[in-house]
Amino acid sequence: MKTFKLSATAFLVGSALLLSACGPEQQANTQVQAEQTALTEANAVDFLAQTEKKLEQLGLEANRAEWIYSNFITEDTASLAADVNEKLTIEMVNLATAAAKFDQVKLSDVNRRKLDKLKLALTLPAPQDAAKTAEMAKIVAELGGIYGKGKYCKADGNCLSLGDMSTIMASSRNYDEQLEMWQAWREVSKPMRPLYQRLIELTNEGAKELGYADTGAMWRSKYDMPADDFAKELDRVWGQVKPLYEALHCHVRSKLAEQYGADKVPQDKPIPAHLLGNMWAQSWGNIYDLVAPKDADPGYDVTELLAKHNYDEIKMVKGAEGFFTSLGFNPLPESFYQRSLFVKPRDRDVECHASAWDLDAKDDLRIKMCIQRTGEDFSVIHHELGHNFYQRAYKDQSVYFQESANDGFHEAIGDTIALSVTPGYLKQIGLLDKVPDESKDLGLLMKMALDKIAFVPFGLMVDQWRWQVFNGEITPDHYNEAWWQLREKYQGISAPVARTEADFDPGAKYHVPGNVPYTRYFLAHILQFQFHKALCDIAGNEGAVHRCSIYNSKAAGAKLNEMLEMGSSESWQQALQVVTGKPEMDASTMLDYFAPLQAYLDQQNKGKQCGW
Ligand code: X8Z
Ligand code: ZN
Repeated sequence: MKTFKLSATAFLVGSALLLSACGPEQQANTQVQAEQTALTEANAVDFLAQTEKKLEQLGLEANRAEWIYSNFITEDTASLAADVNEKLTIEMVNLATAAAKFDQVKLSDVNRRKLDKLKLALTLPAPQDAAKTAEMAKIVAELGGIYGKGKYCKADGNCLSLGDMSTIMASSRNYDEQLEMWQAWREVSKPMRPLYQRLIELTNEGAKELGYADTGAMWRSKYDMPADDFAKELDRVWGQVKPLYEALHCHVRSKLAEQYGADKVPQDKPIPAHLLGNMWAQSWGNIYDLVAPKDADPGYDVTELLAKHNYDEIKMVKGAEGFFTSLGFNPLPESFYQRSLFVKPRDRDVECHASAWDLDAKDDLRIKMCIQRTGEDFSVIHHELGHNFYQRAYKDQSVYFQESANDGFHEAIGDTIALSVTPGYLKQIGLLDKVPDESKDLGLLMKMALDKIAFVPFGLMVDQWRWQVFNGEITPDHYNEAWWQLREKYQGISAPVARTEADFDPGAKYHVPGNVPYTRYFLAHILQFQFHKALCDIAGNEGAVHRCSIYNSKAAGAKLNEMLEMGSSESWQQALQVVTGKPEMDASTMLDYFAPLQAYLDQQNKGKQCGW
């Protein structure tokens, strides 16, 4: 999801709020107190109103610059994007600092929430120093460019894009070929290391000036609960999923040994990271054929169905849009189809990592994605459109609340819809001739678990690494080593070849050079099962939840929309309650969904040595 929502130009609320050149912590305490006691709620209301008017303008400018840059990566567009980013960051730091001056003022809940949103809006706060902010903006653009332009050129001059390499990783069953792709992509991220190190120094300085221990602490403060409680909440939920993950890991590891030999996949060690069908070993659905339960194969493959029915990129997008409109959402505007990028251009560098955009908080919605005609990308399209429909649902909220309830909610909506892309649904839209009977459910659950359960520890570990980088527990001379320690601890996977601190493997994952917090995907993977179950109940589903599709249910759509429209105006717990009836994040819904698979895995794993 890409939008700069809370952005602003300069403002004037009265002399008490004019910013000094240095940060607020450099002012004498007594002065701060005097300023704060002089402020009233009326000042806050003025400040919020004046700021709101200006936010949209700069947001639009920043979005346009970013859109152009990531659709056309050159030195010039990088420079222009960095300029706008720099301007935006300066404004946002100023606004966050100004908002903090109301900390001691008694305010209504809604005004307090708006100010809190403003204070926390930046992902990468910058120091209040023009040169450092400019340096940061340049690094951010450079890191994005390195990733976006990354390719692997062989000796014969033939070059492979990340998409090409991912396709090979997905389908190759040749150990060495997968290894070649895995290693080649990690060459791209090596030069990011010094840039990243400097970026961390700069943004931490900015976070401290805003009153946070470091940028990671600021990220953890965005969840309507004390930051430390949020971290504990993640551990609790991971604890719920862990036994199922370990059972899946055990089964997959033994199947991989059947394929590649126990010498290549030792049965008491982490799984080599290049054998799981995905460049980052984050979701494993592409190796379904290697682990499919006997006699339970559903007998179809969405990639093949799409080909058989002549689905091109546009038809795939229209298909996904059709699901949302079946729930009662309005169709996407014509401009969506005119302005989006659906196909990888042949003649220029673009950032192919899929994203959904809301340029103007009105109706200028777009996606940017180098779509491949696969079942995997059909799901990603649903994911992206989930962002767009959310963006449109909350557009009438105050600009401060034009966001999801928390960032995990934004990531969960399209995935929730994709959980309804069941065989029954595929038949309804004419892609599948016959719905497989229930004896094939185990195969469907296995495929789903390879994508969703396998992802959970990855969704957690990326920010466990980043949080420790931000707080200094991981020092630059241990960036890579610590990354692999966490990969092993959470996922039970290991690097297939020796790594050194000349490598920068975290940078091979888009969200690290892209500075996109990653915990959101962990949250989304839990939440989407809660949403799915609740919406299925509303739709009147009485069968197994993994067979439920909410397609065409206006009642489910209305309930979903009720939550989406709220934006971030209420806490995420309240938003969750709107759909599910309870305010807690809870992985037991996910576990219930996979209960038949857990039983099968436990059976299969009997007598095996699991763990790593
Ligand atoms: O980045 C994404 C989306 C865009 S928000 C395509 N995802 C994560 C990833 O690819 O690593 C979706 C699932 C996890
Ligand atoms: Zn997303």
